[in-house]
Amino acid sequence: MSSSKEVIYRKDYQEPNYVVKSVDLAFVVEAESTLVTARIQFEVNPKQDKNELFLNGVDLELVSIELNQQQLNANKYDLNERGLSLHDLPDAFELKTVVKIYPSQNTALEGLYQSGNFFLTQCEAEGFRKITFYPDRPDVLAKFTVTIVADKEKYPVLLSNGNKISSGDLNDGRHYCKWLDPHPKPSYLFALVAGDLDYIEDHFITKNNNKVQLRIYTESKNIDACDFAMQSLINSMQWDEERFNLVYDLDEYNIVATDDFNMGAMENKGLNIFNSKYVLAKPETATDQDFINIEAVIGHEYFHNWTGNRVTCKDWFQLSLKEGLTVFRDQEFTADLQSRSVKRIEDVRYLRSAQFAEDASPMSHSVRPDSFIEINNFYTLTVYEKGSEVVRMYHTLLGEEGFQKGMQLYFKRHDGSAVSCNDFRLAMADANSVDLTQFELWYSQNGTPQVYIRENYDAGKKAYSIDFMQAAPDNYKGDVAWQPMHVPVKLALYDNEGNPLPLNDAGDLQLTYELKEISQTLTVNGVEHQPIASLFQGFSAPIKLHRQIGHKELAFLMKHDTDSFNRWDATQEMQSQIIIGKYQALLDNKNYNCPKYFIESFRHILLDDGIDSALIAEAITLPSVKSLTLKLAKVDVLKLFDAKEWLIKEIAYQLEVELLSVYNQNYDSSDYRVNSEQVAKRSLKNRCLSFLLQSNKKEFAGLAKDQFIHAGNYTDKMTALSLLTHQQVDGFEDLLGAYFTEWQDNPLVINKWLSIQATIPASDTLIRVKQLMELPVFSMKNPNAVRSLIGAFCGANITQFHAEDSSGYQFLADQIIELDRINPQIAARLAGLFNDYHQYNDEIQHRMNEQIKRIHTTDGLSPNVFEIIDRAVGSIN
Ligand code: B3K
Ligand code: ZN
Repeated sequence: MSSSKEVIYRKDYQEPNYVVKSVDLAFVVEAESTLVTARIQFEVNPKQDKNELFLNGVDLELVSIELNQQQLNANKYDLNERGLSLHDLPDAFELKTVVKIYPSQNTALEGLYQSGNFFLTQCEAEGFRKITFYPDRPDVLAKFTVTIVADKEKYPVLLSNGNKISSGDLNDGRHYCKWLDPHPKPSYLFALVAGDLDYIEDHFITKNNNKVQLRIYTESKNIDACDFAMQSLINSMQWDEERFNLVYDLDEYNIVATDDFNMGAMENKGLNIFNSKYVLAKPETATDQDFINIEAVIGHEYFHNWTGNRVTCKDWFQLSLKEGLTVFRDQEFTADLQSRSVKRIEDVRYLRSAQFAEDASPMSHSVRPDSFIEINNFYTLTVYEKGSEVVRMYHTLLGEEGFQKGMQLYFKRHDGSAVSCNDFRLAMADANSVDLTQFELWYSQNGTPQVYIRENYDAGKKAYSIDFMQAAPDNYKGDVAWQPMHVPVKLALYDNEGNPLPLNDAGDLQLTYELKEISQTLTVNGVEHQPIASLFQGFSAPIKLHRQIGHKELAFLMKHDTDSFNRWDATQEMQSQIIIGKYQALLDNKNYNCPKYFIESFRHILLDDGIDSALIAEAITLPSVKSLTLKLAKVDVLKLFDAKEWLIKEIAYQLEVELLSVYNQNYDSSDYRVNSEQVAKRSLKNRCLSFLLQSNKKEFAGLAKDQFIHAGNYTDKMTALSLLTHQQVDGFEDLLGAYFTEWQDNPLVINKWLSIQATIPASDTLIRVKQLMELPVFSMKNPNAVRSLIGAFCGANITQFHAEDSSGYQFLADQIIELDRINPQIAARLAGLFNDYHQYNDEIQHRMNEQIKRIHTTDGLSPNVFEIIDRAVGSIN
């Protein structure tokens, strides 16, 4: 096994020995097996000038191999479990291989596999090698022609990338389809689908006047749930033309939805494959969040057509080149179509709780990692979300116009090629004639940078100054000493009435100050009185800010800051201070009363007519236990959970009247629409309901039951069901039972039912989870079901996952070991749930480590799980 756990290093990159001029693939799809014939035209790469070639190939049964139409003797190639080595090759040649593969036995869902009554592929990152022998690396780009042959009745739909060029019947009940993708692409963007699927169709006319046929394919039972996804696709195409001037480049765009998928979706050229969770939605079965996620993911995959497909990555270390940039683009899409402020708040909330945790964990890595064992483990929050923050910083530094100039130069230089994060940075720098050399550190240094500030007001000189100090993250692990970063600090100053003050001679009221040194001072002159600063507005850099700030200043910023993100952030900081105060008191067995000013400011926000409901909803959502944990050390997580619960109850008791009145005011019985106004009202109303239920009063349980019964939309229904279940209100089991009876044939709806139960904060929940695993609606082979039940229990049920008898930890370890034999990618994701062990106190760490070590010593671990667990073990003290 050791050879497959080999570490791959970025510094070892070498250009390919041969380039591929074209590929012709023929698939004969049958129920038991599929025959794949590949004809590949190779040409030597003059830069390498080597006459040997390695073709990746895994789990392939070689039937025949020919070189320039001649059968190849066994002494001309070496075959092992990783692939095929060819030597003494001419400078140009055609290789023809025929291999047999067994898609219906493929439970790893990588390569060609079966889902229900159809076959489909997933190739990124390295799945194409499970389909045929090929240089399966992102820097080998080629034109693909694909012919698919299959039984016409069983597999009426035959799809691949590009445009369909011919199709027809064969005389034995079979038929064929031939596809040509005119755009050279790497193998990871290859896709094929064969099966019995239905579709909806629409079209989009590009600004070049090309009519693009748009289709969404799904199993026929779901065909009535695709309309929203289609509209999202049209919106994405329109938006990319308007905001980025990027136009679609094929005559067809096909999307296929499957219930069996390892991740969210995949941007294969012209043939996106989607987890059905991000396609299917009807008002009676999808929440507001589901609709918003669908629009975002459809957008994300569509935007990859330029940022990922037309310009791709030179090697997998550059993954953030396409992912960070495309996340930035999808975030901007949602911000432009929905609420910009809410989108920013939600993205930063996620970054701070989940990506900051990853940055602090044994899996900490830079946005452009230097090594990996299994690339699939590096589709991380750091590569995606922090990568997007890095792209956003260019935008902050250069402005929209400068950023778009950089994008244009990037496409001008690199369209049709495979490049690196450095190429992107240079395009941004050159297009704007600025020096972004230091900015490279955002790609190379791991961890969350720390910024400390000290403020000083000199009344005599009427000068206000801020000393900024940068410091390395605790777990920085680069080979060279940590260096200060190029950090954009968006800021404003306010006088004590909340008026913004000029920051310089030009009279600017807002500045992007560029912090580049270890320590640097910003001075503003002509300031009459002690001002209040709003720093890192809009979260202008993904850093951890250390600032001593009291509740008065926070309350001031909540009221006066013109930056909605920082207004929200002030609410979160105040809430964190209170919860942490209570937590310390619980640890020290002391009393702690909720300060009056806190309740007052909470009331003020809750009732503020001047703020949009969506922002009120965000402001009254307390920080997650995960993000609070990151502010502390050696955490007793159950006590921290109790401290947060205490604050929820305090709010519920002290502001019961206000919460109820806001609930009633936002009850909307008009026809269901997913627009920002309605979404905002529902979210505020439902957050009020969740506080009210915490007071354990019968009348509020009644309110939730009424909402469950009368709700005209799924968001309200699910919120009520989830609150009633989590509070274990009388009769909740009956509601769950009725829900199951109604929806047992709809996996997406049933997965929500599984998650609600997995997150009940009660001591019998693990037993319940184990019982649910026995139901036919659950299968270890289905990633969505695993995430909804096991993932939800271990990742979101704090009290039960961290139960003192270690049953939660044992359960997770057992599931990882079992799942690793079925689907290593999903098993490795679950293994990541152990990664935060080091944040807890010694006793918890010890119990978690026992299970981590147990997994580590299990025979036959996949490279995926091995890499995650080995890193965890490596950092146990
Ligand atoms: N590029 C794919 C992710 C592939 C994950 C491979 N383990 C989806 C996306 O980011 O758009
Ligand atoms: Zn992506």
